[in-house]
Amino acid sequence: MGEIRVGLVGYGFMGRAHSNAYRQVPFYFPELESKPVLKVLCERREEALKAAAAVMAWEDTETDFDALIARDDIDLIDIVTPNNVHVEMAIKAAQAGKHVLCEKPLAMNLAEAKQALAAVEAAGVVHMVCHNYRRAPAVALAKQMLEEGLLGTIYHWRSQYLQDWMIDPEKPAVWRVQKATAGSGALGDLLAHSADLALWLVGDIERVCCDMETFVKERPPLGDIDAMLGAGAGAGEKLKVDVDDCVVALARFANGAVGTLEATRFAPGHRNYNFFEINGSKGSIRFKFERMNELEYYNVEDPVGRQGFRTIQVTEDVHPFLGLPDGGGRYWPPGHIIGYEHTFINTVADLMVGIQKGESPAPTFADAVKTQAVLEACEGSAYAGGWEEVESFQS
Ligand code: SOE
Repeated sequence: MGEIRVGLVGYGFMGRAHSNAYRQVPFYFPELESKPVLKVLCERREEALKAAAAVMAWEDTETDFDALIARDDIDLIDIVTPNNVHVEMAIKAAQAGKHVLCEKPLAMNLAEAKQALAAVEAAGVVHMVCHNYRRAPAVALAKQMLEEGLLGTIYHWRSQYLQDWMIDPEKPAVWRVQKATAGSGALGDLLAHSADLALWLVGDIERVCCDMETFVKERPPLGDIDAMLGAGAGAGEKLKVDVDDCVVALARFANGAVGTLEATRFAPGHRNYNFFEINGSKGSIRFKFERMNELEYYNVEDPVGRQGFRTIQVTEDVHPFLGLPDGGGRYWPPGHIIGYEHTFINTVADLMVGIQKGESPAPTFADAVKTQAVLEACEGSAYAGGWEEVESFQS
């Protein structure tokens, strides 16, 4: 069994999700030719870093990113930092000959995303962006059903990504609400997921018409993190929120489909409601992450009087990511559901295969550039008003 030695940069929420995935992949994907090794955890704050590395069983730690990528015992750099350093780190890692996994969104803007793509292609390294929802088995099943033509001609894409964690105006100005560290708010954090799925499941988006709003215009600073990221305010002052709290967009797809995309952090009652529905000439499918082991399907050819959305329980060995090559359940027997963490395990497993073969698994940096182009067009439309063309790229 080969080894792919990982250097992970950042250790918060996504650091835990990625560390767990590297730990679990050999257990649930025994057929892999290469397994991940949790080699080095990298962060600037040494004390917290050591504690996190010990808990998550990383072999070593680094506080300096340049030292990390100079190491000859690292094959893959995984970036789970705030967005403002994604591209700088990805370029340096690629130039050091390391494969790169980067959390979404790839970049702060389209120009940066193009720079990251150019660097990984020039370096000839494997590259991937962690849009984990593609590898929820129910979403991957939706892709299979679309490829089988079960929905016929596609007429509509409809997505909502609703959260409510910023509804309290006294919640401090975390990095995700600062343009300097996040690039955008709900747009790059949540609509990026929906746009990636729309591009993958329906196809290229030609133009958008978008509106965005910031409901809470200023928030208390966050203290040490805030100071560290250089966005601090004076004692007692509030910090201006310079990113969107919500975004709503119309979209026109190159294949003629008409879409709507909505993302907000101000929808009380929705903690992580990642939803999409696709309507076609032969039927519809819809997915919502809160019931991630199910896919709803409507078939227009069902007999009149017996039609309705059926709920497919996506827990069978025949479903994507759930069956072992030689038969049997990859995770559990049918009917035993899986969770958010399994979407990262599935993502890392495909990355291990990609690195083994020297092929970048989707979504690659090239896919992420197309997503970034949609986000950029949304911002342009919201600023100028009216429809905005989405820059197109050869797939
Ligand atoms: C936002 O809070 C967030 O953590 C996103 O950044 C993740 O991509 C999403 O999976 C869960 O919510």
